[in-house]
Amino acid sequence: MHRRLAALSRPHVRLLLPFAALALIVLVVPFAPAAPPTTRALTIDATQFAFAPGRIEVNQGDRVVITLTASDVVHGFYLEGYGVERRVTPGVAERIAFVADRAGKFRFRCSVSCGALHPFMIGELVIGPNVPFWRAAALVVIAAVGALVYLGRTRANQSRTGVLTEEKNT
Ligand SMILES: [Cu+2]
Repeated sequence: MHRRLAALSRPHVRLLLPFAALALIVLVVPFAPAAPPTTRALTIDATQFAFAPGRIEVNQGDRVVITLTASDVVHGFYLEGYGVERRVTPGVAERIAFVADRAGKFRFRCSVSCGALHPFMIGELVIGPNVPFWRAAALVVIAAVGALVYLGRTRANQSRTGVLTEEKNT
């Protein structure tokens, strides 16, 4: 009985080794881009009826410093989710600084009525999740797949052992 238990546990260890190795790789290997939080200096220009650029991408944790300008009339800059709001007059650049601590897509819109198409003056800030988050997610997936494979094999072994025992008994 004891001998059979020992024989069973060995292949199980071998079965789990690839998953343990995979988990180790995910933890150790640096992913590209392994971008540490930096300061992102950007210039956004507001004109009737758009922001240029209309789409900005940064990484979670980055410090975002926006130089906001207006080149025709007075505009506004309101960033959803971050509560950042600023009014900008032509010829007077505004400086907006904040830390992009939440990942996701956030719209920024003009907050000063500037003409007929003012409601459509919308841009988008995309804050990509940071690398540690994806590392954690990958580890969870590996652990789940490893557990499933392990359970599947264990069940297969058990039913095979059961059949063998029955055959021996008959
Ligand atoms: Cu405007």
